[in-house]
Amino acid sequence: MRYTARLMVATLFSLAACGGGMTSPGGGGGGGGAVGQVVVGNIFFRSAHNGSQNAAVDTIPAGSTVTWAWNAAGSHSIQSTGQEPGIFRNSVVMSGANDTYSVTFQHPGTYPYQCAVHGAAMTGVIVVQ
Ligand SMILES: [Cu+2]
Repeated sequence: MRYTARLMVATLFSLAACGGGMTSPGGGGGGGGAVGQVVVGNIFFRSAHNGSQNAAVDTIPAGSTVTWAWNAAGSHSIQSTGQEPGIFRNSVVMSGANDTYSVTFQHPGTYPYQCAVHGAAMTGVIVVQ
């Protein structure tokens, strides 16, 4: 009985994770949102565009802006963990359900980041082309 209960819980979590977003017209389990939109949740970063999560992987053209949007109240930040920490030098922990944070990426490169509060449990990568 105990094993059965655990399996059911795991299944429910899986369904919730898959069904939590908008419908995706493109298919393939994506998020269906605009390019450069990242959902900040508890405890994850998720690309609103392609659905990737921890790491949320977003590819954008140089010169465009990425916006992280909190989908619920929770203390998180966005800080660079890559070669150019200056782009996220001022990582601010925000907690509001509708907070947003934006960064414009001028130079091509790969920019990994994480939440300063949750560290490696909450990660993403911006690939600028
Ligand atoms: Cu966090």
